[in-house]
Amino acid sequence: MESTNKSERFLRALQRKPIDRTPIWIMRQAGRYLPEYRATRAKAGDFLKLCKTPELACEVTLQPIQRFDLDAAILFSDILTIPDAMGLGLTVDEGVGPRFANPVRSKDAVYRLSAPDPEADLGYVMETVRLVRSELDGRVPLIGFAGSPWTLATYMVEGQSSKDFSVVKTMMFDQPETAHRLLQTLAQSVISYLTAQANAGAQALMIFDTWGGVLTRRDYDAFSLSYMSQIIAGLDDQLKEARPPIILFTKGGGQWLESTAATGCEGVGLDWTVDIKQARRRIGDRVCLQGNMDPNLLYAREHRIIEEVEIILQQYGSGSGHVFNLGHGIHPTIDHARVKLLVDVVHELSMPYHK
Ligand code: 1CP
Repeated sequence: MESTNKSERFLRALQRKPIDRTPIWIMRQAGRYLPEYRATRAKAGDFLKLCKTPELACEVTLQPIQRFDLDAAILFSDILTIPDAMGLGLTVDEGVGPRFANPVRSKDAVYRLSAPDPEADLGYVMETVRLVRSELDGRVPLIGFAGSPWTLATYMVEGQSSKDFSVVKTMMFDQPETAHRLLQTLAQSVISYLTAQANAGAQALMIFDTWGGVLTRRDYDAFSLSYMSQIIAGLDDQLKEARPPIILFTKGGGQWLESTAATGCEGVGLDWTVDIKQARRRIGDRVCLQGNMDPNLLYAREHRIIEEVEIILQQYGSGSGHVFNLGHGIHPTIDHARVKLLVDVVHELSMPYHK
């Protein structure tokens, strides 16, 4: 295959069109493992100020692109901007993680919520998207993103990260109508938020369903997947021909890939527990696959990382339709030299698969 313009590799892979090498980007590629990120965050004061200051959020979005040969940038922000704009009182402290001062636990609290106006209430995100697009100047495409309604609801109801999800699941089991009302408000919020990101210049959209995999098959369909399908239909409706490709990632969703692929998305994210060869057999004729190296492999020795890249590329096999990534976000204590190795090795070793 003749060399593909680097700016096109990622978007062409999502469309399963021929490319010259397998594109790669990394979940949480702008983050604490980069010294320049830590410096900018210190300058901002804290994580939320960093998200809410477009110049600084733009700066950290670009940092990994400047350091590594990545094929896509992802907007620097967080999935919790929506509940923050709803007035839940978000703080994100070092070592503690995200917390809400006003979690949403009663029927009344759920019915009081309304979908934020993206330009009025989340204008800083759209401003960052516009700035990043202008700074990138076409070098690589920009990915916008949002959390899935279910994943957002876990934080809003629990009030923080959770291990067992008992509070939000109790709402789901005992007050299904209240839970559905919350998810419905969130689905509407995500539709207008992602529409605004696309209009501001995001060239692909990713929905992070980080906690979909903690549900039963039936509850996944009813409380997570159906709302993600609704979001995709809503984006089709709002953006028509201009709708960017959508990647849907349910962590722990490897058993349900056919259902995830049937939502109308262009790409499905895989965590590391999935056999990518089997995943391609199951859904690879319909969608692009994104993933799926175990993030902990970046702690291993260099030869082991190279070996793992070769195995994943070989298991996916020849042809387009694969975007290399980790199976979840990169850990904050990874050595960035390992990231450089990973990115370069994916490009080098993938060439024979695109002849
Ligand atoms: O100290 C810090 O700098 C804060 C750590 C941090 C960072 C770097 C948080 C708080 N968010 C982010 C950035 C972020 N979050 C991005 C940036 C873009 C990128 O480079 O990829 C993205 C896409 C997210 C999305 C996000 N936030 C998700 C979904 C993706 C995933 O990793 O599963 C989730 C679940 C969150 C919630 C959240 N925000 C922050 C943390 C530490 C968490 C996770 C808490 C938990 O594990 O429950």
